[in-house]
Amino acid sequence: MPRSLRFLLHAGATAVVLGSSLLAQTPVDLRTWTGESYYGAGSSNWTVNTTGDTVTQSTNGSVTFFYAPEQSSSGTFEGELTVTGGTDDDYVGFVIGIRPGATTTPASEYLLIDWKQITQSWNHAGCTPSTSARRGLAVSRVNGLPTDDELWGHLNLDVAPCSTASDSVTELARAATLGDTGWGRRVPYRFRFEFTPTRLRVLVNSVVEFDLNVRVPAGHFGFYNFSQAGVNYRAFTSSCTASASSYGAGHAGTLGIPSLTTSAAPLLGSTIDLLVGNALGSATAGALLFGPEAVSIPSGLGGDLLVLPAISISLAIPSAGASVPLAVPNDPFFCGGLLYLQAVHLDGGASQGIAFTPGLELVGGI
Ligand SMILES: [Ca+2]
Ligand SMILES: [Ca+2]
Repeated sequence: MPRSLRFLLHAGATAVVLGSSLLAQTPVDLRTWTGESYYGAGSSNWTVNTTGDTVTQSTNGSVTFFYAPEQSSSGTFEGELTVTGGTDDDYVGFVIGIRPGATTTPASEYLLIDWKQITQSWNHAGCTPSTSARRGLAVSRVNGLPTDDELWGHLNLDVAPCSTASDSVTELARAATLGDTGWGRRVPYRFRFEFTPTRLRVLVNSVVEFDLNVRVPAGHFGFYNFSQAGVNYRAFTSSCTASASSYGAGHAGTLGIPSLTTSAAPLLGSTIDLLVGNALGSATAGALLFGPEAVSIPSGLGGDLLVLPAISISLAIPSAGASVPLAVPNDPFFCGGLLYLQAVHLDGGASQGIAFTPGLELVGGI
């Protein structure tokens, strides 16, 4: 059963599930990870050692990923990256928020943290022209199915038939100290990634290289190589961080847009209160919607439906707002588990008689 759905089924429950004790920083078993490449298996060779703590990518090929089996919307990953040999000077790095099938899915989106050893212009296969890859470490947002030239140059080229405006790479930031510095051969670098749905911090050898307020797509953490062989990743660990964040716009009632917040972040093993605001100014009736997925669908009632609802509960909302307890299971399985919520209530001051809160994304964590 998907983790989000199991989280969801606990949403209405009163009992807290007493699970196993929590682990802070858990070793990653790379034997459970998956390789994926834009141009098929021949463009990469990810080899995991027998104990699952080291993977080496040995092909000087096209863009390739190696990602975790679980979705991580919030948390940390930490471990060591070393380019072990050869004379090549191309891209190594990481991805956050990638989803399986990203190399064939037109609507895909992920963050790319890539590091080039030297600045170099090149024209890769495909219909887009030559671009220049800049030396240094950067964070970019990747949308759609960009060409190698777009990934190489961190830009958007619109050349039919191989790339449209929605197939693009947008560089968001360059690293604080390594933004114009290439990686060194046979030098181990300790990377640490800390992220929530709205923030990304990246440390290299304990130096903060990025601290960005950016939207981090819900997806998987992974490794990235582009035209670089002999890349070694070892001793990675991970943990999850609880977070609660709003998304979407809501729809105003008499006193404005009603709020939907929590008393605290959804820590595993805790009970938090879901706090439903009242935009009417006097007692009214409403509903709280729970679902495993965020959406944005016009409801025909003024506001957008921001949750694909799997469960809804009806709610009396006093003028000061309602408080609904939510027991978060004390189970590491829910590390990174997602739950989406939205509330609506009757309000004669709303354009169609119903006020909508913004959406609320909960990520279970520690
Ligand atoms: Ca494009
Ligand atoms: Ca190369």
